[in-house]
Amino acid sequence: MFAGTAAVGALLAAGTTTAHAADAPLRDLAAAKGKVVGTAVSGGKLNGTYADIASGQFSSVTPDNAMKWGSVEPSRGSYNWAEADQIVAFAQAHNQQVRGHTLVWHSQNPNWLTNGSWTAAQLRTVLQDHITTEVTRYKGKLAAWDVVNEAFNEDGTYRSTIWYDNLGSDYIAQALTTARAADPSAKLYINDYNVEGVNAKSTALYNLVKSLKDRGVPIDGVGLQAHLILGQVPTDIQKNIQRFADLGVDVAITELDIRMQLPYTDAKGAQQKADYKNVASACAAVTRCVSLTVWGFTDSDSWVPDVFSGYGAATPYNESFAPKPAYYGIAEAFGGSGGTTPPPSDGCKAVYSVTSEWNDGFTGQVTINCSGASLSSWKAKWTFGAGQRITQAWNADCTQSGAAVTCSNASWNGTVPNGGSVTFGFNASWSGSNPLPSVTLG
Ligand code: 9MR
Repeated sequence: MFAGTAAVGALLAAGTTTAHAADAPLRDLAAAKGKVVGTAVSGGKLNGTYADIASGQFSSVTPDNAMKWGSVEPSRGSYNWAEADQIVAFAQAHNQQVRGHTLVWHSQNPNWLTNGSWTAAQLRTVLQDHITTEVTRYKGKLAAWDVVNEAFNEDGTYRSTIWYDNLGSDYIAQALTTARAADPSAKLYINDYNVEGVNAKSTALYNLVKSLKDRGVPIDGVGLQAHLILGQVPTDIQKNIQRFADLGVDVAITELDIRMQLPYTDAKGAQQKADYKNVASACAAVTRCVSLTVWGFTDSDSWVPDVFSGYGAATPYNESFAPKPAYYGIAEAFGGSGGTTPPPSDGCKAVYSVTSEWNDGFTGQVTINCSGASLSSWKAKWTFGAGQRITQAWNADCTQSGAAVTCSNASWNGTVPNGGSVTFGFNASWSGSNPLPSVTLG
């Protein structure tokens, strides 16, 4: 069953009453396989539909940016924990794990650190202080830390960073040892990308982990980020996971997304489902693969379009919070029974979501998608279930009578072509609860 009524409302509104409603949420499917399924989250978005899905479907969260050095210590000795604390509190309220990300990296560091001139001894102290302060703050509350992030080049040599250049490769052992001392219960990971298959980079990581274990340095796991490209899941991913497991460490898929060249099509969606299923199945098949985290669960919250021009649609939910075939790929890998691809979306459907919510008000949006059909005008209708009242609307003319809302197209957006979509938004008041209604098109 879904944890929140709001999530059910979203599904009904999305028109995917069969597959999604029939399956347990991902977090329950994964738990039945002994796995944790997570998502990266942004603290500022943790309300409305985003929060409902993040908590209802996932048993772990990773702050996407909030625990990075530049976020927590923008000026030396002055800490800002607000967003990281918020995410930890959210996770605790929803019985979720937190994966800390990340303590030692070459990117998203504060200027005072990157622009400072340091002796090796000073830099070692700065690094130890940072790790001790941050890990101690969340002591006992985090399941795992990505202690060191992205230490290698593609050819398996060490990446030139402020850490490697000044401290040599031993900064990795020092960071792990410092983190262990600050929180003995958190699992300590080294995390990297392009290490999902067997290749020069993953072999360098393998050799590092082996030598750390041989030396008695605390290392509990390896994070495979898995920022992948459609149709290019390494065929030896399971073999690679297994070889790390055989070293005596856990493996986590930490940042899974699978990008495609836009626009999204049903064919690409089907390939993406197969790709997601491949990755999740590889994890499901190896006992020591303990978790699978997606790097944002919705296409509206993905780093991909900003960085890879022309690419996107990389996550399991679309921008309107409707589950894509990729969602069912994960569900099936974790034994989801009704996890069939939702029927091809023949016709036009309206998806309602809450994009932000505050004390007594919220912003909602409705997206009308057409596939195999088109519209030349539209009316979206729903009934509010808890006394919500629209105060303002844009890109539609909305009227409300009692609980019944009717929104008609504006003069400029009545046409929804086959394969196209139109979105309108509104502000409304609420109190007590804010359940999501189902929208019908008329
Ligand atoms: O999701 C993060 C995005 O919001 C930031 O702009 C970006 C900056 O590099 O970092 C993203 O997360 C990265 C993660 O911390 C490490 N692996 C790669 C991820 C995508 O860039």
